[in-house]
Amino acid sequence: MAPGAFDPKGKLETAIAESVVNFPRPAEVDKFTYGTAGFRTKGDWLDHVMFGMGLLAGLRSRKLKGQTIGVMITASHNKAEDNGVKLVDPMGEMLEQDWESWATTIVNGQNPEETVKAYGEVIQKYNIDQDKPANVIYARDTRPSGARLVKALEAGLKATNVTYKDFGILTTPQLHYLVRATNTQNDKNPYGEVSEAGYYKKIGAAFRTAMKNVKATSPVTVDCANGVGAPKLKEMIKYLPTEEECGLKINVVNDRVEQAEVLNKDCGADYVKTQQKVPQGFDGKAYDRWCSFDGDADRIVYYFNEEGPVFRLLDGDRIATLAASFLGDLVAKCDFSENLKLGVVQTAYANGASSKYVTERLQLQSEFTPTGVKHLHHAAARYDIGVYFEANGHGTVLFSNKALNTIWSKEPESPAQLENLEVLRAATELINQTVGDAISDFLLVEAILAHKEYTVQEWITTYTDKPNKLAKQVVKRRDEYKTVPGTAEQKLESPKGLQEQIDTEVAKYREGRCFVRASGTEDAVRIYGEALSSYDVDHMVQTVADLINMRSGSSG
Ligand code: 16G
Ligand code: MG
Repeated sequence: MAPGAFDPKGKLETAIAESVVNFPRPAEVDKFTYGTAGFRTKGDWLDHVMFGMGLLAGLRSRKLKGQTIGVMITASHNKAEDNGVKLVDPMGEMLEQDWESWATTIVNGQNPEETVKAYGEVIQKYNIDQDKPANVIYARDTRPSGARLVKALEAGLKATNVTYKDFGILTTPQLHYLVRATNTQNDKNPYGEVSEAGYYKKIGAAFRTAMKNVKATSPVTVDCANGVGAPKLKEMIKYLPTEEECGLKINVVNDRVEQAEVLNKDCGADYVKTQQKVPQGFDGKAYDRWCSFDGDADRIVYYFNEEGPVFRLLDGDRIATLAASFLGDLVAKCDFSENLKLGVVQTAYANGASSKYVTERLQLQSEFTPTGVKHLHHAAARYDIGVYFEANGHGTVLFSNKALNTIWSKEPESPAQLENLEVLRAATELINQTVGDAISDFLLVEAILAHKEYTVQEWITTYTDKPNKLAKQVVKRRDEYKTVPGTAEQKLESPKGLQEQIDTEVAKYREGRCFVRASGTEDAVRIYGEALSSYDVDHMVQTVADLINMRSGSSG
């Protein structure tokens, strides 16, 4: 058929209608919405959504000349019975924003005719030729519902004649890696081998180079949230230099993937960050170095206990500043400072002290975007070297083509410079540039700590966090809370008058900062506050919560 042509009784359309009846819409869900985290809900309710994602992934591939699209089945840090799905674009980045609403449309048909109609709308809108090839790869995390959901996805792919490959159980970032590796296979610089082993080989070799002249302080313990990160990190370790070679001993804990019910339970990066405490199974002594992955291993936070014990968290802000300081130094030592622009991208939830450290101590550019990985990723891509991290531990570093060319073509001017250049080159291979990756970020942090000869205490004293608080306020209608574009969500334009009230309150506190935004994932608004003293922060955030409460109560 011609591009854009669609016949509701055509061959593929008939196959869709016949197949989708096996994956009916669950009565429990009124409407599915593709949000920042893709679709996410109870695993039992997602078969119909998976079928639709099979259709859309195929269409997206056809639209992009047969480039391979990824489908990741995971619900990240959610409980074991939940599941979810996200599409991955050809360079391993998140699905283009325009298509998110099509994802929503294609899974919300009330009957087979509506599903076929939605499919046809995408064909017409994007002028897609159904005879063109389509390629999709997919993987899932360790959740029990994953195996069944894969069948629904495959049915959608089969109905529309898509060529597909199942990569089994992987971390989310591994699937992102594979998508990019697949689509760059024939390029001058392929991203890596198209296999799970290729991922370990690339990162393992880079880590070995990065650690060539340094020794780590051992050990480090990794809480894998009882998720897919556990078996994958254990596999990764086989490709790393041994403890004798590099000084690093890695203990893997919370690795019970066969026990579905313990996934993310009282452990993992999200638990540690939101509860501000050590995970289940923690047995560290004072100052032992620990970190936690989330359930699909795309987030990482570090932490330790001081005597007391007093819990100390090294979150995404700390990793961003550590990486920026290390890469900034290397760039300077290799004489690239004039040529390569390095910047740090954060959200407004980043502690003010970390951003100040970036601009004043490191003398680097700092920038803020709205919450959500895609916003940070896009902003970071505008730098030659763009470091981005959310405070919750999701982040990575992007190197532009110009940066890669500069770094790889440079002739070193001295043995010392060669050494620095080798480490910088290794960093470009060690870092998973497609998306935040707990395994890759973990090894980057370990390499940096070894180079800087930092203990966790030395790392945490690079700057002092401002007292801060993140609170949540349930409201009747969170969609009433809209922020002014371009303010990184720090200023409300509605409800009318609320921002003025907040400003008046915040002005009462020394170095006060406070903002309110609607959560994208929960029926609530979040209130973040910072000030010079923690007493002030508590008071300020509570007063702002009361302001919201008064309005929400009276708005009916
Ligand atoms: C989603 C985002 C995450 C963000 C969080 C904020 C992606 C892949 N995930 O999980 O980056 O931090 O939402 O949640 O973009 P909130 O809107 O409830 O505050
Ligand atoms: Mg995750």
